Amino acid sequence: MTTLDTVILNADVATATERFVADIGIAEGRIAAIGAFEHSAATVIDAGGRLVTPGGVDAHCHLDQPMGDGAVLADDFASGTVSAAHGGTTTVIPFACQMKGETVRAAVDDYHRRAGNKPVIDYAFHLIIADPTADVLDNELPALIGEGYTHFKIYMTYDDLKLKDREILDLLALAKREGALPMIHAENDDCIAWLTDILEEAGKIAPRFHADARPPVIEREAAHRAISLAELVDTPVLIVHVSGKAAMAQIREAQARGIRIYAETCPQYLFLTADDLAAPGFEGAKCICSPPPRSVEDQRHIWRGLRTGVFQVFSSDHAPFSFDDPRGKKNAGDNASFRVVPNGVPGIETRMPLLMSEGVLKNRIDVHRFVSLTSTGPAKMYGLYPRKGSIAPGADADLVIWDTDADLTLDNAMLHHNVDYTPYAGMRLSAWPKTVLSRGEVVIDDGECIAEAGRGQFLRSESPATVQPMYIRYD
Ligand code: DUC
Ligand code: ZN
Ligand code: ZN
Repeated sequence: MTTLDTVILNADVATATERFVADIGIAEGRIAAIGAFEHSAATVIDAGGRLVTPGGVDAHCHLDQPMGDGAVLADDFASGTVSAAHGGTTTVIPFACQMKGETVRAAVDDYHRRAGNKPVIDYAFHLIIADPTADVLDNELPALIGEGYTHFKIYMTYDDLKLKDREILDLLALAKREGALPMIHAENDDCIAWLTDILEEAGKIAPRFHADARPPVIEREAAHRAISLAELVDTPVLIVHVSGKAAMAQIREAQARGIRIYAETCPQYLFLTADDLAAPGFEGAKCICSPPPRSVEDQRHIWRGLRTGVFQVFSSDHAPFSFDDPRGKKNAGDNASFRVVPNGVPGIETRMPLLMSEGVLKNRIDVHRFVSLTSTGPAKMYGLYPRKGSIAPGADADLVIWDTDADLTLDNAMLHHNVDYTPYAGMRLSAWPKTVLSRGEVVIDDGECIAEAGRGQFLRSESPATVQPMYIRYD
């Protein structure tokens, strides 16, 4: 039998499909044995019958990403990955963003420099393609996909990022040819601009009008268009940060027709509503994100989509702009129009505890769906499976030992991000990670991060199984 470095005893193991009590043996950072076996490992951790799940894969977060408007994200690869690890995430996938007029390679090189020796957990990169020139399409992107950057984001809105339908078609055709997965931010840019002008002319600039400038119909239209473009090219896409019933209905309808449309949603669409944007004064800016939080009814639909498989991925979309900060939410001034408030909410640390506590422990989803949404699904979607996202021999020993008898009230002071607020303050949770292992090393020990900066490794993504051609057609 292989010499084991670490053994976890008496673990209540839950994967995306199975649940059983077992010991887990770890050698050289990987899972080497599961079950009952003879052992004499240097490190023995008694899980005491606690729930053990695969480490989380947060497949949508923004860390140290340069912003076009001078705003600055509060978390870099140090604070962002420490905060992620505290919340049970052992892999993050942030974005290397091409600026218009710049090469994609320059963005990737810059982003590797920014990661440097900071990450405490493993990481891959999504690309953002903002300028699909002939050279990007013919040379750069195919080469980068071959080097392990097999997923990229396309924006349908934001002046400095948005692409025309024709450009999107070119990128989808390339993704199909090269085995990559496009992710689409689906909102209709012209509708947002038109509504924003009307609201501003009427003096309606407070944070709550952000939701009026981006109503569900404009997300629904863009989701429908994204699906249509994907259908035309006959290649899968994933629609990110789906906020409610209207866009979800488009996705479900396409999935029911057998089209490979994948979808992601985020905590802000389960736990915030448009009412949070109407908090007194400028406070509502804390919850400005795009698409905006919707209604209680939309929240119910998103829970249903999580349960029934419309969504494969549950990400934080951690976009950490501090509130009381002239480079954060107040980048354009203390009471600036919603139009110029940086978009995004923090949530890299709370993503998994919120879904465990409000989802699994309140019987809205089962634990297998939890694992699938927070770990196995994103690992498969972005070409990291089975190294990540599973508890099986040969997989990286990325594990979370949970305290599911916790009783805590969320407060920003208990979090480890570099942001001065959490939109979920005051929520009562009954689950929190107790011990977190990354490649067999304890990185979080009873609430304390003991990982060395720089131990996180860059992960090259394979061509995802989710985009491989299907030879059986049912239509
Ligand atoms: N889209 C994102 O993916 N994140 C933050 C803001 C946005 O519009
Ligand atoms: Zn987006
Ligand atoms: Zn995002």
